[in-house]
Amino acid sequence: MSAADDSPRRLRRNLLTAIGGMLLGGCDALSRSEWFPRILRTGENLSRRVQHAVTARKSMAQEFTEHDLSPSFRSNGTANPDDAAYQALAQDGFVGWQLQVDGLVEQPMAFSLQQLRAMRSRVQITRHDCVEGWSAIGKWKGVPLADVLSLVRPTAAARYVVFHCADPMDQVGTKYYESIDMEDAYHPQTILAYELNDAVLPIGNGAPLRVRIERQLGYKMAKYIMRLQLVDSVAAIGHGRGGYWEDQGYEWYAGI
Ligand SMILES: Nc1nc2c(c(=O)[nH]1)N[C@H]1C(S)=C(S)[C@@H](COP(=O)(O)O)O[C@H]1N2
Ligand SMILES: [Mo]
Repeated sequence: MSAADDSPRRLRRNLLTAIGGMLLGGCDALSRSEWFPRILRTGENLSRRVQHAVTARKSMAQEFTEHDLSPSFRSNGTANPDDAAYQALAQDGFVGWQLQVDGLVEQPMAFSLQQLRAMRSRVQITRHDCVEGWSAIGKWKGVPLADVLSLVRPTAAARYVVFHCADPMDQVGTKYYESIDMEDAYHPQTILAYELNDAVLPIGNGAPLRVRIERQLGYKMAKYIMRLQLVDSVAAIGHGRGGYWEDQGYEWYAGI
């Protein structure tokens, strides 16, 4: 093996050793230190592997208290989908809306809002970080994505959950979409949210259902969800690099 081949490996090994040492001191020390996030930015693949090695991605995003809530939670990106079918559903308070769940699952299912609300819920007060340079703390209530997945039973081949949204992003009608891997999908703070700040989720923030993936950046958190599709590869989506913003050049893995 040449020296050139060896050096990235050595770097990675050293990194993992250093981080492993810090882990013993607690994950908080990691996220407080300045160099750690910078290291995570040195390469998407490296960052995924490092994070996986460090935390197995079981660590929780910070949760806040009612005192920390932002005075209001702004709407960003689409504020009201320009889509006839969505508008018709909204007119009726989304009683006719259903979340379709299909793809690599043993039991494809459709869930009404009422059914999702009747399932176990989780409430979390978290900080949303948008790459455009703003953050907001909001209180979210929703059903853990893990619980929905346990009903549809992803097959062993399923590796990603794709979120198909209602809002068209261009003249040809390409809809907003996003995808996450199964570790983020099963993370306890990954919820399909139908309430924001103790009120029904407003249209501006993604009604009737939007996902919260608290260790990811804002653009991963799809609003106006219509369908979940389980796939074994990003190519199986049929177009793009796994998300609307990814198709504009953003990184697919937006975790910290
Ligand atoms: N369907 C859909 N989901 C979306 C977007 C969008 O335009 N359409 N914008 C994303 C971005 S960039 C951010 S920061 C958050 C904004 O969520 P908010 O409107 O609740 O602030 O939603 C994300 N999810
Ligand atoms: Mo964003």
